[in-house]
Amino acid sequence: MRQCGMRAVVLGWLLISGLALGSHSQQQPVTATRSIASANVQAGGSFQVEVTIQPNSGVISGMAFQESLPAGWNVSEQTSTPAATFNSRDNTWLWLARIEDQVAVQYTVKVASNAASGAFDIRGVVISANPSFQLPVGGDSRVTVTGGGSGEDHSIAQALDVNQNNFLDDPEILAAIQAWIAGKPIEGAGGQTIDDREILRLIDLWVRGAPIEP
Ligand SMILES: [Ca+2]
Repeated sequence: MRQCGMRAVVLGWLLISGLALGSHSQQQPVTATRSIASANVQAGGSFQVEVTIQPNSGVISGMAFQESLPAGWNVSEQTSTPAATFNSRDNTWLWLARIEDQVAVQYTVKVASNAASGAFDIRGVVISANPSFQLPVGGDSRVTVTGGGSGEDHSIAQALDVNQNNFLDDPEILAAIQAWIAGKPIEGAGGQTIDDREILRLIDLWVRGAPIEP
């Protein structure tokens, strides 16, 4: 009997917290959704992306949307409704207006011609000053590159291997760290820069004394 009462309490609590969670997610100030026209692309090719940002309640002012693309990929064309100011340096759209209705951003991504074959993810956030929030973009995020190299990590690591002994030596990893800090393109790696994930892979190779091309 006592156990039944306990169960009822727990069930009630689950129901209430579930409802609370449900209503909380509905109260997100915006719903941002990405759709990618084609999930597969050739290295060096392009694909179209559309992101919609739907305000769920009230007016938003001081809003921006930022996309993080894989290293060496660029926005080649873009358009937005209502029109935003686009900063190509960090792929940020900034609205100099009150946002009350749905916002749409369409853009074309040019994939690096030396991109590795494999799956890559696009990550985006919507940021606002009033109301203050930062929310991730949902929907499609993954693009699979076909016909690319065996791995861009290898091409960067190979370019860093100045003495071509198939290992990252101390001066080579130091040069990699400096290039990573400076965001400097690696010579001989098709203008690729070293992102955070890449520097960790390179450090792993160096720490283990592992060959660049196994
Ligand atoms: Ca070396």
